Amino acid sequence: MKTLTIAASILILAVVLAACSGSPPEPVRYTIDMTEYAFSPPSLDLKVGQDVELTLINSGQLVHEVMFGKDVMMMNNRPSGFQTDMFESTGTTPEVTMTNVMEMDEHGEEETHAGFMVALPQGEGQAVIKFKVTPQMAGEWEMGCFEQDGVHYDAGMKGKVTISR
Ligand SMILES: [Cu+2]
Repeated sequence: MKTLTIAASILILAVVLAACSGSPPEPVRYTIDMTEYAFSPPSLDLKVGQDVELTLINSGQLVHEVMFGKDVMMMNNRPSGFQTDMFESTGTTPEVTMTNVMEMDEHGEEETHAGFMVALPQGEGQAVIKFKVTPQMAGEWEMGCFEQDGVHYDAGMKGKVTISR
């Protein structure tokens, strides 16, 4: 009787695995901590078809931001964003929810940034970015913070985003 139960369990497992192989990948969640001057974790691995939830926190002392793209854009010899924005170039509009975030003062850098960007001041607040990975997004991308005229980016506030099929 016991052997039969185990055999039945294995059969059920095999059926479940077979059913899963053609279905979309499991959703993934990352919490990205921003400090001076790094993203932690420094790399994200995503899959086409995946529902992604990125929770941004800032445990540093300065305002930090995150942008996703490739090929750094230089403005007045300073890194100021990506030439190709990961979301804009693939027609993806992420949903962004900010919680417990104090109003930020204008710090006059916005105009130099093209593309999707979420900035977060230091403190208890967080921002949640949600999107579904589309086939157009497959490839290698970068995340970066270009605050303070690109000083953060130059200091190493960047990371890798790998999207596989
Ligand atoms: Cu930064």
